[in-house]
Amino acid sequence: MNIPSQISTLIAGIFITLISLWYGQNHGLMPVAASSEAGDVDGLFNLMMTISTGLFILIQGALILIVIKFRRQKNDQTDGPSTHGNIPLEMLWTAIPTVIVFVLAVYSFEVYNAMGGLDPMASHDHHQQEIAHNHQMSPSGQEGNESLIAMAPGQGTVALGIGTPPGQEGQGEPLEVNVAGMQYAWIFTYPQTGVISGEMHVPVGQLVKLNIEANDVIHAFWLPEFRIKQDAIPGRTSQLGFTATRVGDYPIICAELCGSYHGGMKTRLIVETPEEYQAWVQENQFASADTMEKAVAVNPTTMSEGEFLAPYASEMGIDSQTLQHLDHSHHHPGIIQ
Ligand SMILES: [Cu+2]
Repeated sequence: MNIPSQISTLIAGIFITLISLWYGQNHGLMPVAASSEAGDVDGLFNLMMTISTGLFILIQGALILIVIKFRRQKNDQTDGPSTHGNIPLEMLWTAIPTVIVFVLAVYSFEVYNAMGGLDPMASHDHHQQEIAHNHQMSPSGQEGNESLIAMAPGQGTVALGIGTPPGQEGQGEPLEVNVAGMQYAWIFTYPQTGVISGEMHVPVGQLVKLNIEANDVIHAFWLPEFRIKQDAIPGRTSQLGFTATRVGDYPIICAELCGSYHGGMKTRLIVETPEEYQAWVQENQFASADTMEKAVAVNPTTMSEGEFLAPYASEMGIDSQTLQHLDHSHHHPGIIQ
C-alpha cells in the first residue's frame, strides 16, 4: 500500500470531514419542511449532500494541489515518469463508492418504506388487498415483493404511489381528496363533503390521502415543501398520503412537461387549523355546484391560448398585445378533441 499517511493528510482529512458535516446540515437548499414525511427525506438528502461535499473538496482540492505541485519546471523538456497500475489504490477507489452506494440504497429504501411507499393501498382497504394478494401468489408460494404487486381492489392494476406510513393506518379515517390534473390546471374534489375546488385546503395534523388522476396527458403532482411528488396518469389512479405539520400556504406544481403552458400549471395548498378548514368546507359545500359549472366553462381545450392566458397575463408580465399576437399566430392550439 502506497497511500500517503502524513500528518498533513490527516489534518486535511479531519478538516474536509468537518466542513462536509457542517455543510450537509446547513446547505439551505430545501424550502421549509411542512409535512411529517419531510424530515425523513431531508435526512437522506443531507447525508447525500455531506458525502458530495466531501468528495467535491477532496477531488477538486487534489486536482488543484497536483496542478501546482507537479507543474512543468522552467526549461524542463524531459518526459514525465511512465506510471500505470496501482492495485491497492484501484481497490480502494472501487470499494469506497460501492460502500457509499449500498448505504444510500438501504437508507433510501428505509425512508421510502417509512413514508408508505411500499404499500400505497394500506389505508384504502387492507382486507380486499390481502384477498387480491393471495390470488396472485406465485406457485412456489413465495411472498417475494408482495407489496410491489399489490392489486388495487376491483381494479386489477398495480397500486402506485405513497400510502399511509406504516403504523398510522389505525389513526382514524384519512381525509380523502380526488386530484385531477388536466392541461393546465388541478381540480380537487372532496368525496366526503362534496366540495370541488381549484386550490387544495387541508387541516393541519390530519392524515390526507390523495387519489390522483389525469384527464389528458401525464402530469405530476408536486408539493416541494412536503417533499412528495407523484405522477398523475390518465386512466390510472395513484395514491399520495401525507400529514401537514405547519399552517401555511404552499405551492402545488406540475412537475411533468405536459404542454405549452406546463410552466403555468400551478395552484396552492392551504393548510389551516381544523376550525378554519371546517369553515372553508361549509362555505364551499353550497358553492360547489356553481364551481362545477365554472370549471366546465373554462375547459382550456375549447379555448385559444390567448383566451386561456388572459386571466394570468398581468401575473406573467405579458401585455394584451402579446396575447392578441398569440391568438393570431396560433389560433386553436393543437389539441385533439
Ligand atoms: Cu401538467
